[in-house]
Amino acid sequence: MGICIALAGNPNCGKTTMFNDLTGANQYVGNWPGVTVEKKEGKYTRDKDVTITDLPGIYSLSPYSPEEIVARDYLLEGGPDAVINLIDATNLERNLYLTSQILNLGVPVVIALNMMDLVEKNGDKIDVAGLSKELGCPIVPTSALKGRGMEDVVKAAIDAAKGNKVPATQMKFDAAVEEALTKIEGVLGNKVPAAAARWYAIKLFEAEDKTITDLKLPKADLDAIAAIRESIEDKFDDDAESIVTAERYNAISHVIDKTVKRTRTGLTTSQ
Ligand code: BGO
Repeated sequence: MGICIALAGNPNCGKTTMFNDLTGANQYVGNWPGVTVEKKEGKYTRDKDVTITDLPGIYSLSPYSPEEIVARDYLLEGGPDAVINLIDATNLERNLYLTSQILNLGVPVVIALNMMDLVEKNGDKIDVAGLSKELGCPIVPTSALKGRGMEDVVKAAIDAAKGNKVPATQMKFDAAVEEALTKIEGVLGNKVPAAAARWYAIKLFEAEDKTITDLKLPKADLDAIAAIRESIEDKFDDDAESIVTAERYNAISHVIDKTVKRTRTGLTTSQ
């Protein structure tokens, strides 16, 4: 049986370079159903049973652009057997924002820590094992430009797909927000797949219209969730979506503090 692997990441993280390296001339370009977003697929050159799908470059899985909706629906609706999330390692903070969302979807994830040639050049040190532990998924350092790590990252993705290994991330929000999310997961019970429970709890906490429409929850559930949301909004004096964004960045800063040593303190590593 074939395995389908999706490439996901921010614009400019090196997805096209990796996709071309993995698929060679074996590519088909079309559109995602119903939208004018380009869909690129190809067979892995080293194993024709493996299909690689290149998702559009995005910064978030919020449903605010056709690209984000295409990527998120494909990932949530069981499109791929595993995701390779490419991260530009010279821009960890920004790239991990998307990762923090992908990790909750209940899909096996492997991270390609790309642009590692640049990280090595500027002398920064990333504790890859430590980062892998924090994010709860395998990480393979890569340089798509130099063709480094390509086989290893696909092998890790195939293993994750075969074992259906979903991420077990240690990234956590403020205790009061975590408590609210646990309560929302309780309201949801088995109405959502267990592996994606955190994703749905966060989206419902945020009162995201698309998720509310998609899930068709009874009014009693929506009322219970609204009460949970309002108590946290009062406590933080902020709206739920902003609270989640801030908590994601807090969690990312914490992870980076623990795992990255920059040679030039106070400066970011971006060019
Ligand atoms: C240009 N290392 C380095 N150093 N560069 C990489 C790596 C890597 O691991 N991976 C990709 N790049 P895309 P998206 C470019 O095009 O694959 C480079 O958006 C240039 N072009 O070569 O397109 C890659 O599909 C002129 O760089 O990313 C590309 O995700 C000057 O990152 C860029 C310098 O890669 C984006 C770079 C005319």
